[in-house]
Amino acid sequence: MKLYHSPQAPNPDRVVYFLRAKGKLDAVDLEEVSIMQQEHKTAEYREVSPFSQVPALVLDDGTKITESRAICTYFEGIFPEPNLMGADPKEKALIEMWDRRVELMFFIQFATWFRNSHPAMAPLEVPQSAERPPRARRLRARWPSGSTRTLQTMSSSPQTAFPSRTSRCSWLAASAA
Ligand SMILES: N[C@@H](CCC(=O)N[C@@H](CS)C(=O)NCC(=O)O)C(=O)O
Repeated sequence: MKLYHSPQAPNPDRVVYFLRAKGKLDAVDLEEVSIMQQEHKTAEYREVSPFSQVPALVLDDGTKITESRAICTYFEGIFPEPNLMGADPKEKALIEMWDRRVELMFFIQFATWFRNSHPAMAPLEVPQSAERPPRARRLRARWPSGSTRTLQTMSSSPQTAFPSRTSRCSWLAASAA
């Protein structure tokens, strides 16, 4: 399997540190993608990662996994030792809780500030993508075992419905009154 990464970029580093902690860095072919040289925006790399982001893992059967957390989950599954994601339901939930807090409450805020304030980031941080994002139906992956409902369904449904729901949302209307 091949792992596309960019040294010193937080999300690719997250995956490389994870694999190194497993002692399995040599299980992947590492391919470096220079973000500053905009190698992640080439047509060739977009075939691997449609959102032009690093990291990306391509399995031997061609499957592409392009979210760092998902790549870590895959590595945890195939290399269970040492356990890095929890051994029982409570431990798994607590590790996930803290991981999400680090990502959502710290990292995303920091990255947004950095990308919008450091001059070196200006060529990368454009106000709006020149291309339309893939149509929503293309984001519907083929779920494992033919299932049509997964955690992703529960996560995305409230978010996508929210904008159209705001006018009917009682607590929003009450606080605006
Ligand atoms: N959700 C993605 C985010 C990946 C991401 O934002 N990667 C950054 C590097 S840390 C990137 O590719 N930036 C290039 C760009 O935005 O132009 C993940 O966790 O894998």
